[in-house]
Amino acid sequence: MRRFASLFLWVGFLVGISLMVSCRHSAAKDSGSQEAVRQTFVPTFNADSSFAYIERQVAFGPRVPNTAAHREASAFLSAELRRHGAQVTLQEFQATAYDGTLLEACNIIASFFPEKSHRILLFAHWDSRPYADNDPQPQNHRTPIDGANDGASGVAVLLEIARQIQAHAPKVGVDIFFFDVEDYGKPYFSTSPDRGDTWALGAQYWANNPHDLAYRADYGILLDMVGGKGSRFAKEGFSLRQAPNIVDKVWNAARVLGYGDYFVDMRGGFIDDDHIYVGRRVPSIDIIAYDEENGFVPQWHTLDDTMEYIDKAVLEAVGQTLLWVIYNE
Ligand code: AHN
Ligand code: ZN
Repeated sequence: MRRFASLFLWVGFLVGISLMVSCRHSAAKDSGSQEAVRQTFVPTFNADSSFAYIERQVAFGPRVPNTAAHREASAFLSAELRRHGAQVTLQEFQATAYDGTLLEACNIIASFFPEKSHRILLFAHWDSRPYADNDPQPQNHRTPIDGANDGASGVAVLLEIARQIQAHAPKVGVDIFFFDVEDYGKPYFSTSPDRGDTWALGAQYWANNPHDLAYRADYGILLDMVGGKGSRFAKEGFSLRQAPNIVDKVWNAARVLGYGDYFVDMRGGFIDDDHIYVGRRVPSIDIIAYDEENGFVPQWHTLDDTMEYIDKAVLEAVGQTLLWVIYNE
């Protein structure tokens, strides 16, 4: 018996060693789902690193088009992506805002392993809103916001993922797009005549003028407001229409990894966001903190969308789930 016991220990030890090559996150915490248990290496998402990437962006000031902060931030973001080994294309264009203002805009397009034909597109908006028009204080409604959550959080999670991709190549190709002028939509106080959809102007521009006419990806995932305290991600309406299998893939991965309290099994609302326009070329979903019960987080489009309301546990839930999905393709 003793000999058997020690043999067992040895076998267990060897299996343990071989599993150490794979990440702790590939193990299912939830025994209810077998599907997600695969023996593949998944890097560990570093929430501190993504948090610091939010701080770096916020430190420029509000990234509102036609400002120095906006120009400086775009230089930083493209340099950071290049530093992590991506091929970066800057798509510069002029956008016309809801009130006719011409905005100097730039979509930042990064490609990892451009030779690979199976690809995942990850995207976020990098601009921040010029108006805190949901602030409890009406005198703040024309003041630009930090956008720590609304804008910077999605970019920060993707920069950390870029860093991980450089350290360990996944099997699939990955593209990271940072869209500009998502958040210059018509404020409630404007009396300008309607111009169609005044949100997501960068994604609209790209959908009409792709940087590469032959560009293909298997599917796309948008991250929008993925770092706010108290965030819950319901399954957004257009995402369920455009790519229900990708919604399932992501929400199942989150549940198996133990993040089911963030990625809730609920239908969300229909959100006008970048994924609608990207979806004309690549079937895409939106991971966005919104549910029918509470709406957006209370700091949304207020002067409180600051570092103070960023929660590393939320960044980790989203970042680790995405890494799991990427490295299991
Ligand atoms: C509207 O409120 C129309 N769309 C939400 C998209 C958005 C704004 N995402 C971030 N800020
Ligand atoms: Zn916004």
